[in-house]
Amino acid sequence: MADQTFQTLGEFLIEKQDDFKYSSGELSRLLSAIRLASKVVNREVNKAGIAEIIGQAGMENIQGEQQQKLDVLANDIFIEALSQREVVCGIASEENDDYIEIISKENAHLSKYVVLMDPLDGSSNIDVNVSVGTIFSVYRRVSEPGTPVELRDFLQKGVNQVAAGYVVYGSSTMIVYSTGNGVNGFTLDPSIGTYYLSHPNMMFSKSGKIYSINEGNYAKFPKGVKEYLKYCQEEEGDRPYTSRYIGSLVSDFHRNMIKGGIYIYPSTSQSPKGKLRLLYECNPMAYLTEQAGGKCSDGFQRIMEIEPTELHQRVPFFCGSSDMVEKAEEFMRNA
Ligand code: AHM
Ligand code: MG
Repeated sequence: MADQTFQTLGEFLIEKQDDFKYSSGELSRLLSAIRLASKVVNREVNKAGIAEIIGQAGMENIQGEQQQKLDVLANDIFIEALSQREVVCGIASEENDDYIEIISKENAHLSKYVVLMDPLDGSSNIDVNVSVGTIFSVYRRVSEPGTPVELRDFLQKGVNQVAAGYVVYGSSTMIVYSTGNGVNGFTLDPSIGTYYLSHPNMMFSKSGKIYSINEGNYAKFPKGVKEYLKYCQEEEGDRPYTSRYIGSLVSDFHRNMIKGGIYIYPSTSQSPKGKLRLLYECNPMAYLTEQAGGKCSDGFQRIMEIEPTELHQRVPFFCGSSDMVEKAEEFMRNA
């Protein structure tokens, strides 16, 4: 312990600031706002069981408001942190029908960045004390700086992202992000509220032994997915693979990045576009995946090259170790 140095996320952000393509400190400030919001959400998520008791007792909070649902609360917390610090000119969230324009106190649209986010993904897991997460994605606006933000600022291809990341509120709370120079993970020391660099340069192994999919939907899967699952379960070479599915994208992704594996949320006969959202879930995860040496596709095409047409667009999602995703794509092509 004596001569070991621990790098905090704050120190890391300062050190890496010059790596950003358009360095003015703005992106670092934006990431600092996310860091702060994540600590507040973490506190609320940790109180979830207790909040339920308080909620059941019909108790109100200090402002006399009824307990808010955690996903709505997380949405408010992130929007507040990003807008108060004036580090974005617009926010789109899975929780809101439309994007939000952020105007600075000087009544200007100063920032060049927009954030797209899923403030509390997998929130149905909270009731059963299973990990949930926040997913975020950052783009430079494409419309004229200084003017109100426009829909086209949000409907950008994933390849245009300048940063993306997630927070996992798990057995420990971590923030994992990339600004285009690899993926780094930071673990929160809750006793002092500081994130420390704990997982430098995270990488997907080329292949892995885990497949993650909601097999309850098997009957509704496309033929290619059914056949790929049969392949995963066959006894041959390094197979059968292990099946692991939490049902919380951030946690399933985090485990697979550390251990090697594939995550699939395919189209189904009921939901031909799948379930996950291109802009709030798939693109940020695809950015991280590729930064970590993995691969992400809709079964046929690279996720980050899909042209978005609407904010809440859904897309089938195949993500993880590159050899495994390529194998699944082969089954999709040949089905
Ligand atoms: P949500 O954004 O409504 O929380 O849904 C997204 C979640 C993901 O975290 C998870 O991977 C998936 O839905 C699980 O869906 P299912 O229960 O259909 O397997
Ligand atoms: Mg979600």
